[in-house]
Amino acid sequence: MRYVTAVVALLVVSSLMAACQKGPKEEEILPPPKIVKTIPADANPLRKTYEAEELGPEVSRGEVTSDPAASNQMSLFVKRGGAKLGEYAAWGPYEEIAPGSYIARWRLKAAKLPENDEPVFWIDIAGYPKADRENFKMIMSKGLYAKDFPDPEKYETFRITFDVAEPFIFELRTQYLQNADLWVDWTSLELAQ
Ligand SMILES: [Ca+2]
Repeated sequence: MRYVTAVVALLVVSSLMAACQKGPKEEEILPPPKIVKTIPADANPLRKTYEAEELGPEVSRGEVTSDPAASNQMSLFVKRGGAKLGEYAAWGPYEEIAPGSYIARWRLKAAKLPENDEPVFWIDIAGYPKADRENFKMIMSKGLYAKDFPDPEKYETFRITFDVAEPFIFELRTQYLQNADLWVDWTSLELAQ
């Protein structure tokens, strides 16, 4: 009898506890996800970052797309065949820099491509001296290959160090050379320390 009483008491306690543990209503409406602007970890006050998704159609191809792995959770997406071969996916900003040594960086992601000796993209620094606008030139460039993008899910950062000897209007360009999905997260420029 004592055993039965104990079991009944246990059942009563259990049902009481279950009644108290009301979970959230399933139909509860959740707020939309918050977009948090993340600053690249290696940012410094002398560094300027150009988010590709903010460049605008005058200086870019492709479409702005959301991407949790990207800074600002957004990037510029150039779909396979979305630009002609040899066209630039992103360029600009045509800003002035003083004479000095600089580091330019690109954060890019690409779909998996068969490895070969042909560059997939070409990145470069170009522009013209402020005092000689007709003298457009490419200062430094680098070819990027399929092996530079070993993981199609991962962004890779590339850098080019360069010098200018006079006030210079610069741009950072990403040239599209093979039919490949390309995501441009950002480019940046900073003084070399
Ligand atoms: Ca971005």
